[in-house]
Amino acid sequence: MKLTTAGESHGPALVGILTGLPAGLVLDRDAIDADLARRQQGYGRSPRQQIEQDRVEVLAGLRHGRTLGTPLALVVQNRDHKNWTWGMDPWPSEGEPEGKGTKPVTLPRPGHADLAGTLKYGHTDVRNTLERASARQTAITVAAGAVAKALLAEIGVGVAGSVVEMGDVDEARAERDTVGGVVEVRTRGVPPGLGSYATKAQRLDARLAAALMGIQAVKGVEIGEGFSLANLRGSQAHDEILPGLRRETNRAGGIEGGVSNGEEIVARAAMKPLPTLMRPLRSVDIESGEPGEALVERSDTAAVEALSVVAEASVAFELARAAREKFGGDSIDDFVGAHRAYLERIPWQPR
Ligand code: EPS
Repeated sequence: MKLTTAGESHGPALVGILTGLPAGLVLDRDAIDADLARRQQGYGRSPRQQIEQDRVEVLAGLRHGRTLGTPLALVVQNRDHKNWTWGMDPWPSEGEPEGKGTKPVTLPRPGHADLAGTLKYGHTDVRNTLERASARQTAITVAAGAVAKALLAEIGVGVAGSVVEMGDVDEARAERDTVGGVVEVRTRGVPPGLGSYATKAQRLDARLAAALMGIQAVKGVEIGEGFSLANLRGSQAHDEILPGLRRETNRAGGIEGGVSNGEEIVARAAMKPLPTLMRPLRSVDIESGEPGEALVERSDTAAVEALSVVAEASVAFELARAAREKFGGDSIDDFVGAHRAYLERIPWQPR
């Protein structure tokens, strides 16, 4: 399973092409849209979310609500694009009108991809970097994650994200500042044997870490007890194996040696405070070299609740990918059948 995405924050739309799904999987548009709506909610979101009403469109790979086993093409329109028609037009007509995106951005925001991205690609307008680097992109991650969750549900696997820590949004908003936080994703029903210890790239914990670290603003990831395990003795740190292959503890967070072990998978991601600040930090104009203040347009005070939805989608996608590797199948029946046969072979019961 693979997801390829494209789309700018204020361009016409966000696009995702998802390959490797089995045929015959039922996709419920309302379930995908419900996740898109969850991503837009939460304390501290910017006025952008009042403009957007994210809805999924499917352009290919689905017929009468069931996947065809061919590439699934997903689209989420950017309603805000209508306010940026010239500024983000792939082929603008003659004559630059006044409007959003027409004046080059030259003051990069500290903490955003603005400076490094603009240097890397040789842009003279920071907008050419920030449009793609924006967390707006996470809408398509969530749409694809909802598809992954539908696939996982067929083998009794559930994935849920939640916020475990968050700064004081009201206070930060009053001070025109931003806050970060920590989110957690937990699973149920993941069988032992997803991922592999064979190579680094196959390790499920490495894959989940990459999936989470790949989300905008994430600066830290831990699986299970993560960093705090470093301060424990081995005798305290591991989860003893008891009759029935049960564990009384889950410090490993459901993954040992890069392979799911049948316990609940627990992954956490730490989000930095968003770098678009209404009281901007110092920056330097990339055109003139003069000191100045970073770009201000509008900002979310916090997007931690949104991150919990995006993290859930990202973990779901990676687990679905690992499940496809393990159980294969061209049709959903092949996939579910292989999972059933595997559970008959191993002494493990879903819980
Ligand atoms: C986002 C849309 C963006 C930001 C946010 C995420 O809207 P705009 O760029 O029009 O303000 O609100 O992106 C960031 C926080 C960021 O730093 O890029 C969304 O739909 O989630």
